[in-house]
Amino acid sequence: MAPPPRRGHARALKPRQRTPGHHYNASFLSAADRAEIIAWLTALKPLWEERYSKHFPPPPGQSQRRLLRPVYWLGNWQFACLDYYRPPKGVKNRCVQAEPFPSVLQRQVQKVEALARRMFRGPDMPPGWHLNTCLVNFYGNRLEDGRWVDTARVGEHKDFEPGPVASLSLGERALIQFVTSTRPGERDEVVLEQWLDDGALQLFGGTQWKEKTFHRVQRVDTRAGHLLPPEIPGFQTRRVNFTFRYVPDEHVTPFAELSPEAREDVTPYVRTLAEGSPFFHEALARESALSRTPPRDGQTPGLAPTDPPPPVSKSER
Ligand SMILES: O=C(O)CCC(=O)C(=O)O
Repeated sequence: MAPPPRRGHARALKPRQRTPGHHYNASFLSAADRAEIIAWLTALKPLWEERYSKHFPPPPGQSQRRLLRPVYWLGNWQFACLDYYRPPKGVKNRCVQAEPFPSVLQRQVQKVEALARRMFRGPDMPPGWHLNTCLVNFYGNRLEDGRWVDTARVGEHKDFEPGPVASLSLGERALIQFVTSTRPGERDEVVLEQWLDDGALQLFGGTQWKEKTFHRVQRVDTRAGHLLPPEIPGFQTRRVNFTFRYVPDEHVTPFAELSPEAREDVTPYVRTLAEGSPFFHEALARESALSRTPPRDGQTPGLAPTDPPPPVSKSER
């Protein structure tokens, strides 16, 4: 009889074994595209988000905490305090319309979408699927009480956005693990692990990698000595990861059209973002203008059905 799998570090598949639904390409990004992404990062102003807020307070026994790392979202912003996108029930007031992808990322997305359409069919490829959402994660050390603390990891979780998920990595390599989830509280049998290299693409989908398993970033190397932009006060970035996902367009809400509670909770973040982003500057201005407009019968306060969409400035395309 085969010995039972070891908890925490079972007989994980190695990269070269065949893993349907999981694709890895260590050298996906060209040197020129990598350089363009690094240049784009230089001007970015990531956010440090808190997990909870006034209207979405910590559950009993838990307290407010900052996320382990700064983040930035493109396409739509899923604020931690609005509890991320969790279909089928958690779809409203969670995905706040955000900046479009810069052209260098849009070009990568087109290649990845073509690959994904070849890899995934039927129930693994939802109708309308396209990569319209990107979470940019910054991994590194943060300054805590005068000491640099390594916070470069992500606990086990699932990405609930429907369909395949793609990720691009920059900087130090990171170890990602897919772990089973058969018994609550005992979901740490590693079934696949993969080092994600500088410039690599990982693409995964289907029930095995989206539903039956969780994934986590176990650690990020320090060997190559990468230090990546932008400058973030109290943080040193050695890896950046872009995770591309799909949120159905009808679940993406302009900031001005969020529920009053959600809007109140994320307003300080949007104000901070507006300092560095013309897109959020405009979103904030539109919301202020609309909140001064008296509501008409049967309408969302401040919103008129004929309001045109806000103009998109050239710099956002
Ligand atoms: O950093 C990575 O490679 C994975 C990030 C991740 O798991 C996520 O964004 O959901």
